[in-house]
Amino acid sequence: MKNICVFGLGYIGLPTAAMFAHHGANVIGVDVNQHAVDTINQGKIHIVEPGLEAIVKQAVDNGKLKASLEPVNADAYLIAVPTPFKGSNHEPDLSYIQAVSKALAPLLEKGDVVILESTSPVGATEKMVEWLAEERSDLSFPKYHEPDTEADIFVAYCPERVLPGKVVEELISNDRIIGGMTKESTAKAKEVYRIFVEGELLETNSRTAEMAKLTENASRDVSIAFANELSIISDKLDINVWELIDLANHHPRVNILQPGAGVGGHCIAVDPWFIVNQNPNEAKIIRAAREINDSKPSWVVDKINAEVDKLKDQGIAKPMVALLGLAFKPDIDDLRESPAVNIAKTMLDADNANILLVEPNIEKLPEKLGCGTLVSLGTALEQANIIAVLVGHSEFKSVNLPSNKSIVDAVGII
Ligand code: SAJ
Repeated sequence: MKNICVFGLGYIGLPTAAMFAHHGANVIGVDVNQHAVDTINQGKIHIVEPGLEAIVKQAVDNGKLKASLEPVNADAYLIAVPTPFKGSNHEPDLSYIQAVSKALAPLLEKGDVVILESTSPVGATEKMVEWLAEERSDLSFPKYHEPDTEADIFVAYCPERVLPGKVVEELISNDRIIGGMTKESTAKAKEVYRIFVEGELLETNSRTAEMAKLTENASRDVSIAFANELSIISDKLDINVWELIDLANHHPRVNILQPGAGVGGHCIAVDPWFIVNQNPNEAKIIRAAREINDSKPSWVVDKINAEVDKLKDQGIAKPMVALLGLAFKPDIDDLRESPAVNIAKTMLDADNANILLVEPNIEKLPEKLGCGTLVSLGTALEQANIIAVLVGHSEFKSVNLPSNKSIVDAVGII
């Protein structure tokens, strides 16, 4: 397994490609984004992930990692392209996987391994095999219902479970699920990951592996929804939810997560919908959790507006509100699917108050918040009448918030 071709050079594909290259494989990373390809070939990265740039630079300098718009022949092909959802039923969009299947099919040779890493609905690996087989009737492919059939190509689903911000460390140390469509496919895929994974390689079939990935993120979503529901109930009962959860968590078998401004990111806020979309009548808790977490930002907006109205009643015509944090979670710069961005957008559009935005991890506001004003934490604390903490960034935890101002603390930093 010396030659590896990785499709998709984003938050998962790039670190994975770099890790293979760092451990001696010859890696071609393929992406449709010319800017990403050019940046990587200069030994730089187009995303933010601690420790990653040094590994990419070394691998590029050693000639082990190269980015390209076009795939090349390899022994193993890894697919780490996005699988967003579309429409109001949250139907998974597999068009990126389909496009990769078309691009890689002509390169396949007997004995090659194809591994899907993209988070996918159950059955996506089998769908990918259908697309590959359509292009290559000269090759035989494995079949899910016939796990012991011999085939020319080995196919597996191997989800990643790394935490953004800790990707470099977790790629190596996390246990990894290896879901082959046949036992031989599992064995071949294990050989690929053995190159750098020090965690356990857990064997299963492709469908179970697909469902395991969705289950992990749905489980976290349900736990956070429980915390968010508690925060709404506690607010009504005038109870401090963080104290409540801390107390309950002293029970030896209780471990409640933390409430926040909502659940963001491109994984936990997305993946559970794949289960709901496929099992609309059965996935009741999973759907409810998604709905609770998705509705939390509007609850936070209502809390901020209640403070705005109080100050208006006291004679301040248009109060100044500082929104602290825009990222989808603490100490990162990633604003994708961020509840804080949605809160900021709603507040700006309503124009009920003057808004100051604070996000220490970015230099420029995203287009969506183009009409907003990005200021430093110091300026915001000085000028605002109301301070709403939307993300628990370290910078916010280390300052004393002014006690003479109205505060809405959505993440419990006080
Ligand atoms: N959040 C809370 N309360 C908590 C924990 C998180 O409100 O107690 C919020 C965060 O603020 C954020 C969202 O949940 O908005 C998601 O953040 P996260 O840190 O829970 O997870 P992600 O999306 O960064 O990464 C998850 C991880 N999955 C699990 O922990 C089960 C990671 O291991 C996966 O690899 C990643 O999804 C993925 O790629 O699927």
